[in-house]
Amino acid sequence: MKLARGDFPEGFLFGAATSSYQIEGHAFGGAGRTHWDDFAATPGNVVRAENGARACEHYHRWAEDLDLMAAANFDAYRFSLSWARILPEGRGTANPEGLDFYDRLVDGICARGLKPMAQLYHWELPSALADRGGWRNRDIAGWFADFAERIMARIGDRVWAVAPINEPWCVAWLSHFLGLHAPGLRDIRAAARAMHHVLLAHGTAVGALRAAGIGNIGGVFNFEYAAPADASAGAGAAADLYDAIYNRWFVSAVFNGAYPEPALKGLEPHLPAGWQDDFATIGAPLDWVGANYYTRKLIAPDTGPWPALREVPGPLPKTDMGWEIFPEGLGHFLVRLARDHSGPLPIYVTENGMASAGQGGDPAQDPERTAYLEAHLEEVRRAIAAGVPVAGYVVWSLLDNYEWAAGYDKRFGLVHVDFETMERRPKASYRALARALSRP
Ligand code: IFM
Repeated sequence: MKLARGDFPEGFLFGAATSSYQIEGHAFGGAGRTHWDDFAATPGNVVRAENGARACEHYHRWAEDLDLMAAANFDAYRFSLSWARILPEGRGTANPEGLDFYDRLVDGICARGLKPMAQLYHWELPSALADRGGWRNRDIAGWFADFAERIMARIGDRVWAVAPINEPWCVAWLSHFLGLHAPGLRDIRAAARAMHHVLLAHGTAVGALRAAGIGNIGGVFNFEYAAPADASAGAGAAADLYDAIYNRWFVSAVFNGAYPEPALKGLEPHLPAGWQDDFATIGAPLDWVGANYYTRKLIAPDTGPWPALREVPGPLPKTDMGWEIFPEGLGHFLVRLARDHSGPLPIYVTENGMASAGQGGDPAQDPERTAYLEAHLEEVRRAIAAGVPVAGYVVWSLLDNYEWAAGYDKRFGLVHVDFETMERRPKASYRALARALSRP
């Protein structure tokens, strides 16, 4: 890697991320059932019907994993907290083993000189709350804020930064309209409600944490560059609608107090009554904003009911997810986020990385991953040079892990995991980053 720590401003933060259900092993430590367990157990939803029961056994191997974080010269570790591990029924009695686990983990992060960046929700909704309608039920805002308060009362004294909900688009649209993630619904009314309630839960939790004295609270949003599939006006409008649903809905609500018109046109009839009154809660002030970015999509108009658009395969080189590699999209969103939404707030790239099986049959030989990271880091540098307040960059992911509907097939890790033996083996990209981030 040609770039190094010294190419970024003093204090710029480098990290790597994981998430609880993807690495911990949900069968361990008294965690409650989640809607991902239910979704994976339903034929056709997940490759080989794999689930997170064992994952990377991080629940038992967390110390080794934190050692890997520290040895790569990272500054921060972004991890998530499993709601169902802490409150197996989603509410009510806490699981002491779960609280103790995160207590130990945060101590371990700090002991290695890393800053703990905690994500409160990364998708494993307790099944008991899914039974009550999950993200379709307005009450989820209160359930989630209670959970947030309870776990932060235990670890908040040591957590450096916290954010409520990872990638609200995935929680709402991907899971309730496209049906590709748990709970696997394809229903416009469910989707509209989830699109609103995920924001209400975000804002309610931010307010509750702030009132409890917690600081450095951010919001983490995902962005996907939407390009028209051709030069037609129809493709332009379809790409703009895709952009409104994916990229503008959530940050416009949080920072601008409104939903973008093209998306509202289709969703308004299905939003819960009184949605306009929730923006004061949704817009609770934040201390930073996180941007997750991976790819772009080419969008064309389609027949059928709203939103009447479809994705078209693009010509650029692709990752093992079939996602086009388009680093310019990251630069685009960093500039746009500051200009149109978050203003002077520090921006962290909270996820960026690629799935790759490696080269020549060796998963640890992954020059394409190093090149991917470097190209995106160049975009971060450009954005900083243009005056965008980007304060850090977090790689997805430290470990190969459970890639949701793709099961264990797609490998995003800097560190290879043998899912039989659970042996961890740093890849070439890990070593390249460790060298780049070493301090003189
Ligand atoms: O693995 C996921 C992660 O859980 C959320 N962001 C995107 C990653 C790659 O698909």
